[in-house]
Amino acid sequence: PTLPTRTCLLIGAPVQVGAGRLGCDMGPSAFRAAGLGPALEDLGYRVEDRGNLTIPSAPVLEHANPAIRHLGEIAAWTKALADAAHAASREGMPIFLGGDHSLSAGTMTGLSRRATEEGRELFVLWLDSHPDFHTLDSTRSGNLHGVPMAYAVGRPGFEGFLPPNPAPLKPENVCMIGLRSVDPAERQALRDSKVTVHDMRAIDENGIATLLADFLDKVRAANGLLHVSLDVDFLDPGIAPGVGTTVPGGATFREAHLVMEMLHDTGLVASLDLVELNPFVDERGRTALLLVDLVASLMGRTVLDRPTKSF
Ligand code: 6HN
Ligand code: MN
Ligand code: MN
Ligand code: MN
Repeated sequence: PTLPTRTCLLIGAPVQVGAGRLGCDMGPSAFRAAGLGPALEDLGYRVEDRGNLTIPSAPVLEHANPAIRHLGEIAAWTKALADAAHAASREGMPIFLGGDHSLSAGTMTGLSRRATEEGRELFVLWLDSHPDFHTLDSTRSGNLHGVPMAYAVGRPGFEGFLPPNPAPLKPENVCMIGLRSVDPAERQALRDSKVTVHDMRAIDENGIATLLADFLDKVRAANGLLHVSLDVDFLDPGIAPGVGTTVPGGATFREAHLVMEMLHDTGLVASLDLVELNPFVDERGRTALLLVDLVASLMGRTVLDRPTKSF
């Protein structure tokens, strides 16, 4: 199978106020400096760099939870990203260059709108050490990169943020892999939801390929549109130090590449978020360079020729 499109659209989303520390706004530049565009061209894709999205100056939004930070700005980013994702998904494969993970509230909203229009369902592979499943009421840090999945699946508690997504992502279409930092409120909410969750222990015990293959079978059977949301902290901080929220015990170099290689084989990936890269805390660009190599694996780079896999 080949990917649905040979055109990659690079869309920068320099949002940083959803994270607890500054610096993610430099992410889009770092991906470009690390050679993301040329790496995709080498694989035979047409690459259109659409530059960076911007938001109009945002109104201050108050919330009953006093911890919440930058609600108005994140609402504006969410709206801008939803519109951009919805439009771009018709033209090629959008690759969103973050930016902190709050941006996924927007991308998933726009993509589920697209999927619904096409009579298909959106599926999301969430690669992260965190589930980002807080509501505006449950977040303790108030950092809005901790809430995008809860918003996307339509959990209550986002009143006054944005209108609820008319075509929310189905929780049963979400698979999270790599979890190792889950807050108590998130743990309870995940238990009560139909989201598929695999923590690091599940990876150790079963192998990441088995877990992923089960999910990909579901996506294929449903002819779903697959979105991949890759948080840098999915990776072990030893190989990917350029992130504000390092959590020990993450995915290895080979586990991460294997995920990407298997995703390529399915030909189902329609869009990608690259989030939480913080070039300010990176070491000589190594995390950005690793991410570029992972994207190359996702888009078809292999070491040797491989027999065509048919499903
Ligand atoms: N991320 N659960 C923590 C919080 O502050 O709510 C961490 C969130 C991390 C966000 O992974 O993008
Ligand atoms: Mn995240
Ligand atoms: Mn994370
Ligand atoms: Mn928290």
